[in-house]
Amino acid sequence: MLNSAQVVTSGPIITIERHILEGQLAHPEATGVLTSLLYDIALAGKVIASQTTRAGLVQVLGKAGEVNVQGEEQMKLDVIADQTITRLNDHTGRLAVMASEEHPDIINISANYPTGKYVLLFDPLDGSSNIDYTIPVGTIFAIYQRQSTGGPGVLEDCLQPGRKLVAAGYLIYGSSTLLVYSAGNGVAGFTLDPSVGEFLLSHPNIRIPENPRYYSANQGYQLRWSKGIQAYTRWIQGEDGGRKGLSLRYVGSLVADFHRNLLAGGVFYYPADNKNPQGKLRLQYEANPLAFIAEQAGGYASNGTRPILDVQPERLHQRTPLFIGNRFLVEKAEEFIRLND
Ligand code: AHM
Ligand code: MG
Repeated sequence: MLNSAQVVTSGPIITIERHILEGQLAHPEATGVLTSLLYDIALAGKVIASQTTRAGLVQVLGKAGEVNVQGEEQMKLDVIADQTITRLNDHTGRLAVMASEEHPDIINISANYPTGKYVLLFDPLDGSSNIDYTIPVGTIFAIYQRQSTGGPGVLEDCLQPGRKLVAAGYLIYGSSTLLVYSAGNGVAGFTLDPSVGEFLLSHPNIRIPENPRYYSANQGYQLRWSKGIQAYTRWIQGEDGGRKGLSLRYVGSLVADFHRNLLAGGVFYYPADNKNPQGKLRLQYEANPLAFIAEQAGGYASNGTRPILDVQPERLHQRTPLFIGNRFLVEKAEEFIRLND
């Protein structure tokens, strides 16, 4: 793994544009549309990063006074992030349709613009309840090929199982801005160099380490959890004797919790509980894209009974329990649930 100094002082400097283009060369049939779409998302990330890091200065902190489809108050930055992504992608001719965690329905491409062959789903600002406290937030994105033929895309284009993902990734707006993505050929991470405005390859070929260090769950909700999840948590903590327990780390921003466990090894879980029987996290905007990244990095994601990527979505804003990280840790959760619940 390179540190930020090494990025610019040793070896070739690989910009995200170069990395995406080189990935495209491996597919002679590629038309370059996906490459351009990924680059559009990187650009949106730069714009959102510039706003999140200036949030307090430009007084955009606080509530926007709107309630989104999940019944949550939107923060101003949620709106800015959502509009940034939508407006940078609605006219390019690369997309058939979009869907955002912040919109109740699919986002149609205006009749004034051409439509394309891809579908973009996104959570514009994940972890936004953390914004007021200067804790990292992020953007999560998922790209599918359209299923409908011609004209504007339709709801069904947005209801594809994660197994059909063409590419997915996330941005973290934290102590630095990072973009992590996979187009199905491994996972790479890029750090934004703010002085030149470019994402530079800082984490080539990310693989989740075999020996995990962390588990991440909101243990404040433990009393709501099933017997299986409570027993699993005790197992994670090393209760079964001899085995060293994992350390607990929980930020409350899924991208940040996932990213840490991706680099250090570990498991994040947000199970169903007796207050949220379907789980809290969204299948299409959060679980699927991160499950794709996890599998590409050698990990695994489950809803507790089966792979997240195999679940057929039925609704745009469907929620799901999520267990994600090292494969053996996630499979152990499935086993505890199977035997106890
Ligand atoms: P959101 O901010 O896009 O609504 O995402 C939901 C967030 C996740 O980032 C995080 O993992 C989870 O909600 C935290 O929930 P809780 O506060 O219940 O632990
Ligand atoms: Mg979210």
